[in-house]
Amino acid sequence: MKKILILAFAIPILFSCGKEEKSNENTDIIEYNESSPNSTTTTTQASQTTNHIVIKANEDMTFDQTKFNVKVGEEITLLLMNNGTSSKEVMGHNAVVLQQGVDINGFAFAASSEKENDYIPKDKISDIIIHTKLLGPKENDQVKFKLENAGTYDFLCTFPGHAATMRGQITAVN
Ligand SMILES: [Cu+2]
Repeated sequence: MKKILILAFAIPILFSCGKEEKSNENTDIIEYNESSPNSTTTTTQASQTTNHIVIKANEDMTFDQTKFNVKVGEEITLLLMNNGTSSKEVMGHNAVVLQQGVDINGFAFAASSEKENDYIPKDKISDIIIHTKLLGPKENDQVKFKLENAGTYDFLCTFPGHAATMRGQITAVN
């Protein structure tokens, strides 16, 4: 029994050694290595940008992804997918990207009373860079926008009560 256990541990170690030697040959390729969580890979990943943001809104009032990095001035596509099953009236979701410096909690509070506008506050339109439609179950919406200044932009779902858990940040870099 002991021998079998030792073997079982030895095999993955042998494999991972072989893998590391290989990846050293291709220094241009940044590989995500699950076997070394303490490596500096996270730093490298944080600086990677995307121009295609895909967010899934879930039944448990969460976004599946909450951190994105984009390039200043680049056209960004944001696709929101509502993965939930409850009706739009009970559990609608949207994604609203705010201008820098806007108080997200104050904005969410103002939005929560604007049911007739799908929770987009009319007197705070200037605080918004872009927003999706309010989505019912299995609905999607895609919007395009650009961020003109470097820095961090908050996004949230403005359906009443959702902003506490449905919020994230898009960081624009030069
Ligand atoms: Cu929501």
